[in-house]
This record gives sequence, C-alpha cells and structure tokens, in this order.
Amino acid sequence: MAGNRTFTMLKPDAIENGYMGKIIDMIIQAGFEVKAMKYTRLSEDQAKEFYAVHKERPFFGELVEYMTSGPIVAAILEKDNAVEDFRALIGATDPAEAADGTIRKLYAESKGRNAVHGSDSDENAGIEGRFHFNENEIF
Ligand code: 3AN
Repeated sequence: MAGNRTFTMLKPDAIENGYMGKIIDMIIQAGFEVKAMKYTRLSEDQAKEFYAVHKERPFFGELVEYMTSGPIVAAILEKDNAVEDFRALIGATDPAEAADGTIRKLYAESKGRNAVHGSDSDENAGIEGRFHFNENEIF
C-alpha cells in the first residue's frame, strides 16, 4: 500500500530566486499537509551523506557544492499516495522535460539547480525525514 508521507527540500536556487513562498503555497494548495518544516543550511558532511547514493556520479562534487551554497527549506509532507503525487507535482528532474504547471517547469533553472527535491520511495521518505527531523519536531 502506498504510504502517506514524503520528504522535500526547497533547494538553494529556489530560495535565492525568491520562490520559497510560491512553492510552499503550491504544495499546500495541492493538498499536502506540513508535518515538519525547517529553514536551514546543509553542512558539507550532511550534503554528502544525504546524496551518498550519487557519490560515484560525475556531478556529485557539483551537487554537494550547490546544496551547501545557501539556505534550504526541509519538510515532511502528508497526503494519500504522497511520494507519487509529490513527484507528479514537482515534475521531471530536468525542468526542460518537466510537464507544464509543475514546480520544476515553473521555477527550476536546470537539471542541477532544479528548485526542489522529492523522495523517490516510501522507504527513502522515512530515511530522509528522520535525517532532518527528530521525533519531537514532527507533528
Ligand atoms: P530526482 O531529484 O528527480 O529524484 P535524481 O535522483 O536523478 O533526480 O538526482 C538527484 C539530484 O542530483 C537531482 N535533484 C539533481 O539536483 C542532481 N542531478 C541529477 N542529474 C544531474 C546532472 N546531470 N547534473 C547535475 N546535477 C544532477
């Protein structure tokens, strides 16, 4: 059965470009309930750990540098079928391929600076949420 929680980060480009409020509003209007939210900045160690699955990829260094370059918003979101519905809301990794009306189509700069992260499975949603939040920060 599909889970009802996902994890997201609004990435440094989204914050830098002034889209934080617009993106959070789109998420809420799409029916997601905020269970936890934090405005923060990743350390180099945190970014390397969060993206450890990509450590052999050629863009890993660039990804870590970018994700630590400025503040982010981390959040746990709740909705039926959360992981799949959230990935539909954000659109394809590359904004050039993202469907009209999706967050990445509207607000992302490029495949690397793509405005927002969304968990790719229920298992990763749990791992990523626990990476950023303690039990007492989740409502
Ligand atoms: P998604 O975030 O849509 O699940 P993944 O898991 O393929 O996409 O990639 C994780 C992150 O790595 C992406 N959000 C993006 O920021 C970065 N990334 C992926 N492909 C590239 C690339 N070719 N160049 C730079 N960064 C990339």
